[in-house]
Amino acid sequence: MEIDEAEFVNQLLDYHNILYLCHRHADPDALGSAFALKEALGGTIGVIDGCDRVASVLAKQLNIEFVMDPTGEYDLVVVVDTSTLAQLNGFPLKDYAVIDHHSTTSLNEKAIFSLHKNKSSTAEIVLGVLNVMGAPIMRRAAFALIAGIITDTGNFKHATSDSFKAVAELIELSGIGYSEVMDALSTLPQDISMRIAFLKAAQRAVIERVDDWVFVTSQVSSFGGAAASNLVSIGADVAFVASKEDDLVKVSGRARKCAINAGVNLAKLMEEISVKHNGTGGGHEGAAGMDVRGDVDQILAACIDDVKKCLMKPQGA
Ligand SMILES: [Mn+2]
Repeated sequence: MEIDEAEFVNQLLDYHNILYLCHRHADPDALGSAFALKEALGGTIGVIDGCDRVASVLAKQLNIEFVMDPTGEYDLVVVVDTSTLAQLNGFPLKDYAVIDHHSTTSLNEKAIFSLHKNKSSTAEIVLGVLNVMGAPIMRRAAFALIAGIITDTGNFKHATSDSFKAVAELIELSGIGYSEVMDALSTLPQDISMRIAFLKAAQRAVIERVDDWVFVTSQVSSFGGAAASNLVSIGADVAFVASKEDDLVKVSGRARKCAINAGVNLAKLMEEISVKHNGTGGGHEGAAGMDVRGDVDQILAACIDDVKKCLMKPQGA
């Protein structure tokens, strides 16, 4: 049964032990929406298979408590920001309601009631719910909803006038500074040693350009994988970052999609090079690692040589 915001509140008031269930790898829209509903109406937040990176930062910063892969007894499950059952990893849904903004609505059919709007985020729908309740918009809930709107609209790239209105209203009601939320959503890690590893990886970068390809190697003492990703995000097509641990050399490689499409397969590359250097390696096409033994510079040079061979192969060979 499709209902509106006022009826949604009415219905929820009949239940005393509600689980707000987010889709797997909950994003800020799911977690923020669940949190704002929980703050206003009571209940528990459930998350399937953890939160994504940004939602984890948000949960930590706002002290949002949630139950991982909930199994307890609840008299109603409100499925939040989720359009298909698959996103719940087989969670046994019995009596449930839905609040969601996705265009596919297969979960709605069997729901006791559902609140569905074509908005760019579930957070905007939740704001409507809080408004009909006349519930005060508390700082943490507003923060979480703004974060949900920003991330679900791709930093407002897909925003509608409603998304801007909702954020403006949330800022006005809560007194939150927009830049505070932006800081929390920054792709920069909060961990200072990780940020230093990024800076050192950039400082020590050895950059090689071949045609329009940019290859980068570097060395850090820890966070090699994240540092290699960061080198790709600031301009490398392929980056390898090595860390020495006693006599072991750990190498992390990352490649842009265009390099993968042009034939780079870091999993295969790491596997082959690791065999030659007394170690093991593997991973994915665009992100791989190996633990090997030998001279760091030679190993990094071997990685770059292999990438060149993949990219410089004559077409069709
Ligand atoms: Mn969403």
